[in-house]
Amino acid sequence: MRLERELFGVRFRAPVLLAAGTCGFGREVADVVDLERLGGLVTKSVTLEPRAGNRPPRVAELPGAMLNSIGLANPGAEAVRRDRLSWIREHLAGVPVWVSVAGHRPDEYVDIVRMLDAERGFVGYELNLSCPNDTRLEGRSFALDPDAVDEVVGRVRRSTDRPLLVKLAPHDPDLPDTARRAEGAGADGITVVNTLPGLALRAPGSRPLLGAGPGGISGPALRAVGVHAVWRVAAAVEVPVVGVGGILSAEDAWQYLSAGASLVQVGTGSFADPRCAERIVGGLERLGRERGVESVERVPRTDPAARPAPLEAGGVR
Ligand code: RRO
Repeated sequence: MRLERELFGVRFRAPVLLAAGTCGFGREVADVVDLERLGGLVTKSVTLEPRAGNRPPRVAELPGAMLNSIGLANPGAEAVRRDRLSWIREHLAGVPVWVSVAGHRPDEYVDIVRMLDAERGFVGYELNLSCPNDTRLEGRSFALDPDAVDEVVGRVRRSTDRPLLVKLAPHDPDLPDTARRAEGAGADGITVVNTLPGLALRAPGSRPLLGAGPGGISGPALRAVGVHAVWRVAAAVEVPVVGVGGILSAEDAWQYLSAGASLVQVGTGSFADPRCAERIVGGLERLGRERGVESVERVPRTDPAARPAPLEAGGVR
């Protein structure tokens, strides 16, 4: 199966990218991951000022899931402009890099984009409107306020000609509507989903596992949520949808592609196996061959009215 595709004026060698927050700024993983084989990467979310992040522990393993509250730890936009992007320019010339942008005010998104936009080395931005762990937003990320989505996306759109992905939240009560709003305000693609807010407590004393208390759930437990979100958003917008949430195997990635994703991102899967995304690229080639699909653009879309698949012993893994 031919994995290459072109979207947003960008050529992707494969439809598999590393998700924001799971590969730093590329340098952190470059010794272990062959980034040239992938469709690219999304950086850790960048805020205007450096952020130290939340109190540790910042991650915990749960059955079938990971819980994190990193708290946007990042060096800030100026250090990213000065150091991280110059490293990316020198070392990742052929790799489409997306800068994830986050903030607690709409102005912050615009200021970051204005600061970085003249630099070379990255193809576009992923606007993170859905971080569950920004204590300054008190659990109300911009993605949950449709007017804020209009404002942030619209203002950033007027500040750059680069492609804009907009990352939305899984617990949005009207995800298709929010995606349409983002599209209307100028998004070139919609990324779904960010992590799902959660809390894990430990006996005795029922104290939180994480230093910050609540966090965001990712990993296999999020996969069906992500596939569902892609399926709903793909039916609602014209722009490409990027699927992320619990992808650990080529079979998982295939589910997302058949639900309507044009690209997928691997996040938590890379923590368990740093080469997870590369493995998925190889696995997709194989699956396509076995299933007689010649190009990733032709992965058949699921028919939601189709009769259920026969359950193997144990069901879907
Ligand atoms: O840094 C984080 O705690 C974090 C972010 Br910005 C995000 O978008 N999603 C997430 O699960 N964690």
